[in-house]
Amino acid sequence: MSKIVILGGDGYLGWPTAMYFSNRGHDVLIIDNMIKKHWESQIGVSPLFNIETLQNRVNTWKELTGKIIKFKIFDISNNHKQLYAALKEFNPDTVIHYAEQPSAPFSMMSREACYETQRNNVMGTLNLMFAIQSINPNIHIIKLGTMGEYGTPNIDIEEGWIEIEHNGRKDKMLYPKKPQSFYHLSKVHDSANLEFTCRIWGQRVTDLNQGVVYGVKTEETALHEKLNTSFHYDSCFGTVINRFVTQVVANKDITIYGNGTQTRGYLNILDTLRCVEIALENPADKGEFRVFNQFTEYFSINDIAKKILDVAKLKGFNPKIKNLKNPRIEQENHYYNPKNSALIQLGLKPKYLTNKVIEEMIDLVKKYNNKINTDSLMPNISWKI
Ligand code: USQ
Repeated sequence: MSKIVILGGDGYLGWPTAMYFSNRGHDVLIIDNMIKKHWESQIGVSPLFNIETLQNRVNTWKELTGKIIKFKIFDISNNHKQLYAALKEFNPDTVIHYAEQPSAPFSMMSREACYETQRNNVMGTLNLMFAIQSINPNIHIIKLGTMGEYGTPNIDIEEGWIEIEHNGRKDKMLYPKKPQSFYHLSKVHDSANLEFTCRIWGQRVTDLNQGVVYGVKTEETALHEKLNTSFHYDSCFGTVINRFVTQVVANKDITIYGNGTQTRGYLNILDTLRCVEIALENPADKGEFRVFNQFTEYFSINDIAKKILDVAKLKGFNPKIKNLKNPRIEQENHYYNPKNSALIQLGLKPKYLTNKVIEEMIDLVKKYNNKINTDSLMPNISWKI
């Protein structure tokens, strides 16, 4: 049994992760500042279905399983003393760090939103690095990074590191980064800071460069509606597969940005949980900054739209595709060949985006059809200010 702190444990991935590890006998402490709800209300969006307060969810979890998930509410980005104290008291083996502003469009909205994204994300990670150095440098940090740190370079994407030969000499360097938003940049800054603490202080870090996640159902959320995690479909916090499924159910156009040839790595929320578990069971060595590319397959936006459209038609919907002028500045026609063998070598058995998975997502969203706020479906944040 491990002792695990989950920073951002109230969130879309944090809450299912907390239950996943609690269910498997680990001792879990959530730390969260509840800021996501504030960001949601700033832009007037909310998840598709009601999410119970963390207190209620933890109580329901205890009633159903007899297991206890502890939690503390404070902001790690501006309250380092509380973070030091919490880590000292709980004495974890692993800290899983999800406590970041996760939306690229949010970060591109304004100077204030960019500042808030980078302040929250970069300062939170800095406080964590210093807290761990002060309390116990042996604690393994599992940090949620993103595939978007790499962007879409015209060469193969390696897992975090690359051997470079230049003017006859060779070195192993952090893979060069070409991110496409201030949010993705915040994760690049985190990665650089964490690689530094591994190299200089001997910390142990696994950076999970995760692709776009879809789905909400896990073994644990399925136990009771009161254990649901949040499902965003709006144009700011909703990720593309969740959005397209919602658009189909709401009988609205599937919004492909630009020509739809832009390609990204994707994974099911169930694989996120398993990948984090693999990282936890196989910790990075002392002084090692280890990077896993955490996605199971890659698709163009056109591929995704077609897959969802085909399943939706079989289910009696009449979906239509609309190519919108791309509100983002991103490459649409590009080379994409990212590696993802490390997690598979350690035992990940991917769950792919099958018709059955899409069908289950459509069925779930259908239950909440009358709650979809169709005003929030169209993109309203531009990369140009
Ligand atoms: N897209 C559309 N239509 C839409 C929404 C998105 O064509 O209605 C396109 C975007 O132009 C983009 C792609 O879909 O090319 C992915 O967009 P997204 O909003 O699903 O994902 P992204 O902004 O990249 O960010 C999400 C999460 C972020 C995570 C990242 C992983 O919000 O937290 O880090 O996925 S990755 O994309 O691999 O960097």
